[in-house]
Amino acid sequence: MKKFYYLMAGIAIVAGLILASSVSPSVADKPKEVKTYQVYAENRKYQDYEDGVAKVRVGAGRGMVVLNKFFPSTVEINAGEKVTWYNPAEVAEPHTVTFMKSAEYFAAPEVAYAVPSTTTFTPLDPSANAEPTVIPGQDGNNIVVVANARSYSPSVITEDGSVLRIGETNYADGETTYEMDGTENYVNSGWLWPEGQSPPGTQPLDTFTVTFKNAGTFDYVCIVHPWMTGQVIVK
Ligand SMILES: [Cu+2]
Repeated sequence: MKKFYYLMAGIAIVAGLILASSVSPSVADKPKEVKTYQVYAENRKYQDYEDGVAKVRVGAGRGMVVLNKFFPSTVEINAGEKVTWYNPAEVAEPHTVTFMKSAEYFAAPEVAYAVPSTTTFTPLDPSANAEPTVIPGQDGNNIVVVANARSYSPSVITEDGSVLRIGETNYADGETTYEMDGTENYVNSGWLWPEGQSPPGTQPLDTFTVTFKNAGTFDYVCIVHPWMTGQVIVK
């Protein structure tokens, strides 16, 4: 007899679940939750704005979990408007915002240079647990591996191949600004760290603001995590 009650109770629960699922609207029918800081304009994605500037988060994460994505990955703006990228992660994971005309402009973080084998290297901080990577080379040279400024530092390569360091006057406050006309071969934010979390010896960069002067579709990538991609559509 007990078994019968359990069976009936089971049937009642299943029937209840079926009824509940049939009367509640599907997830797709529910109105999307819109936070007050998001605006929705015709032909635009959900975007965060602050003082009229579209805001894009580069990565996210707390504790040991890091999310390597741009949020939102596509923004739409009008010509003359700005986008600010910032790193909101709670862990010191760096990202870049890098526009490249072609893959040949990808800037690796470390690059090999030939130097005379008589060259000696003395660390500025003698107590640092560090030594340069030096590999025996040829013709009286050694090969040293050094940090690539075009990867770490805010950099532009113009249409005619000139290399510019950008934003240097603002390094102290972590902000880099740039006006992009779209002819550039390469525009790189440099490594963006969560505010106050840049490691000693690195530039304390945490935001990158670009004014897009002309219409177009501008794809970008994080050169630390090349699977992180984003897009700015300028109308
Ligand atoms: Cu990244």
